[in-house]
Amino acid sequence: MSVVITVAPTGPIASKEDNPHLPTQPVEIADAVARAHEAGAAVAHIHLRDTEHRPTADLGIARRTMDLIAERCPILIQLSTGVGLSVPFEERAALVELRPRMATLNPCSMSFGGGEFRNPPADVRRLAARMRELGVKPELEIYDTGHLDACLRLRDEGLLDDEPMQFSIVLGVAGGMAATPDNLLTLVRRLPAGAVWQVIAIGRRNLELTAIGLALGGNARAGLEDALYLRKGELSPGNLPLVERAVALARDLDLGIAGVEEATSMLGLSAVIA
Ligand code: KMH
Ligand code: ZN
Repeated sequence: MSVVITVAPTGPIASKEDNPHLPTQPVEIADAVARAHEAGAAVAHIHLRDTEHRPTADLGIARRTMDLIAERCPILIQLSTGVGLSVPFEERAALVELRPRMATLNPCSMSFGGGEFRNPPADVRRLAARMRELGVKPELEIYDTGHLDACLRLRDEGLLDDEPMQFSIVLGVAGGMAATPDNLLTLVRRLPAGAVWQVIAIGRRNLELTAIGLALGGNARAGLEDALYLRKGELSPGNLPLVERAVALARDLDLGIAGVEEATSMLGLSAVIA
């Protein structure tokens, strides 16, 4: 059995002050992604920053970053439509017009740390419909049990395809589920049959919950978006050690590491997007 490893190199929150190895500029992101791909990542979850390192949905920056990544390696690009808490929903949603292979779909509004993550129901429905039209596969980020129900409602309304649905169970965001094995199990038990899923474990319990997710049959995500430290007091010197650690965890569990072609089929992506 194989697992898909996703690298999440940047995220919306951390800064270079938090970890000087955080890639924020297109070339830095593309280089980090290419190294992660060499280490086994088949998917890259991409957030963009402007020249001041602030989260942005600028389409030019997004296009350039996607092109630089594609020049370096064939990794499957998953654009974040979460982008950053301060960016308006319409700008975030416009990113799917670039037709990445996948993009995040965050189904509900919520408190997010000290801020607010705005995903109003009507906007989410419009974005889901547009992604479906464009053939951009949603990566459904669920931060709480009700978010799963919201996704299932979208499916029942015909706005999401279920072959297969792709979930990320996000644990450890203040405002969402706490990072506990119990919360993870509760969600895994409730996923629809055939769903593919991964754990996104934010912060201190990243390693442990990533390992539990792999042992339970999930895929894995690794990178500085989710964990700035390798262990207490030890900043990760880049994304690569985190990706290598997830790959090693999977191999120790006798799991294969899916290449791009295998990941394309496991995630139910269309073979080519025109
Ligand atoms: N860092 C994630 C927990 C998205 O990419 O669409 C939140 C996020 C959402 O960044
Ligand atoms: Zn993200």
